[in-house]
Amino acid sequence: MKLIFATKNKGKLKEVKNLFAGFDLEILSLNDLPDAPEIIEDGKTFEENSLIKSRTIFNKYGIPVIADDSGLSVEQLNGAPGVYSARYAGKNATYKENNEKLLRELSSFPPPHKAKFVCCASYVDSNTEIIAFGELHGEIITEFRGENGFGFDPIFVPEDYDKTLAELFLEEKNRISHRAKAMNNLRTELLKRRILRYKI
Ligand code: ITT
Repeated sequence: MKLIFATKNKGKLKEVKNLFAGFDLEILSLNDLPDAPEIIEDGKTFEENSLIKSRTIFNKYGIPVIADDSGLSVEQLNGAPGVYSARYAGKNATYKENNEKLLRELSSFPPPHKAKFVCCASYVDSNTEIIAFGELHGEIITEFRGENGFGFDPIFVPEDYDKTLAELFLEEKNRISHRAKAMNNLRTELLKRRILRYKI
């Protein structure tokens, strides 16, 4: 079965390909589709934005689509950056700029800086829409550690861990992350409805 993962984010793509290995799936991303439309993420929630991505891409190509809208929510910042995580330091901001802005905003608060990652995964085809959620709790630290992953991974330490997400291997992050939980919930539902099958 051919499936489009409606993302341009190479970090997400690597994780999701690994999570769906073993299933009868050929996963394309928006980087494989040169005529992919621009997606206007103007929803107010992760769920709205995830469905905007999957519906827009399904409407264009007519191939089953999954999407992921995710972000970081920091307690002392009343949930920011939330749905604005990718553009926290401005449109086209780099991960480094977003991380530095976050640490600036947190500099007047005492540690621990409790935070959670949230992910809403969605699936759309001609007669099905499914959404699934996942969260990962932890805290933001003020030094950058690790080279793996993407986004806020170098400054996020999951609960009960002493390493940042960027110090974990992909397989380790995929055992605990918000994205893994959301995608595994989505996977369970797709298997139940016989939309997804194991590779034989
Ligand atoms: P697509 O919309 O093309 O999928 P994006 O990076 O713009 O890619 P989002 O709109 O969902 O994706 O924004 C998610 C941002 O939240 C992402 O750019 C990171 O800054 C952050 N984020 C989400 N999941 C993360 C993770 O597992 N590790 C680190 N940062 C993460």
